[in-house]
Amino acid sequence: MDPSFTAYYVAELPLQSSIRNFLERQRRFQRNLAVVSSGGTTVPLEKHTVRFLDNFSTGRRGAASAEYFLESEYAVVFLYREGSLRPLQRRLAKLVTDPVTVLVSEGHIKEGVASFRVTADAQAALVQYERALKEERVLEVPFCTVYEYAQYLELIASASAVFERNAILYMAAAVSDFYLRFEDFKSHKRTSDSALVLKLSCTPKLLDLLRELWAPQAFVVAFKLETSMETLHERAQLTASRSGAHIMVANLLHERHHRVWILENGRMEEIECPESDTEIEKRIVEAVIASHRCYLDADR
Ligand code: 9Z3
Repeated sequence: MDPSFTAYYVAELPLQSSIRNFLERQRRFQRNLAVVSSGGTTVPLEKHTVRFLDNFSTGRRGAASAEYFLESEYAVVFLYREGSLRPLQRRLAKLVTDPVTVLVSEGHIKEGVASFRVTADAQAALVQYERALKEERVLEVPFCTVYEYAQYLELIASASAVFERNAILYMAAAVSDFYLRFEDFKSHKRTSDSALVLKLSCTPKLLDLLRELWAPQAFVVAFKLETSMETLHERAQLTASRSGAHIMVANLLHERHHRVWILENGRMEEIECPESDTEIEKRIVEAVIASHRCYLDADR
């Protein structure tokens, strides 16, 4: 990997030993593993960061998918952007119907003032998630920058290589394609005395590293995002064959939460879920798990 990228790496990641302990525990219980990446990465422009580049990702795809993997008895490492949606939490946020009114009218939240509407679906998800927490089947790992993301991904993917074909790497995070070389990184806030011209370099292809080096036997699910239908399928196919991802999920920015295409073995299948219908992540995870089973059977 380019030393100008890894120059941002820290000597020791905060959750290093929790990750190793968690994975060892899941191995002892012979559980299948899903590593779900979620949310967007930042590219800071200064060490004492005032300004940074970011992207649109909300984390819904990753958070919802993690819930469905847990529902199917997988152990889950949820590698997510700090502040983006998280499993369970995203459902709790929907339950409080009008927290702002409560705060404004009362000055503080009194017990019994907030109103909740718990749908059967949300209730079931809460129960499922609580069970996964009790069974210690889920570990959440927050990141912020593209460098933290890459360093955690390398650590988690390499440590999960012992799961061999039993691990799914489900790469839903929207990872910055560009970064600022370490030599151009400023320690303190940039002045605004003159125009700022930034030259960004290409982020190392993490998908390729996953397949080639870090977890060569894992089942890899990658996501391709485009903003135009004209380029979507062709670019998804190109990235799938370059990286060797087993499944490529192609989506368009503005309809990503109700339509995707699943590309597998050269075949493209469309999945569409109207807003009010089943969450599209449920359908994606079902398709991924079915393919993962075939991948496991092929090895027996
Ligand atoms: C996706 O395409 C995800 O589906 C979204 C989900 C980020 C669009 P939200 O978080 O959105 O629910 O708001 N993720 C991967 C996008 C990506 O960066 N892919 C790379 C690329 O398109 C690698 S294949 O080049």
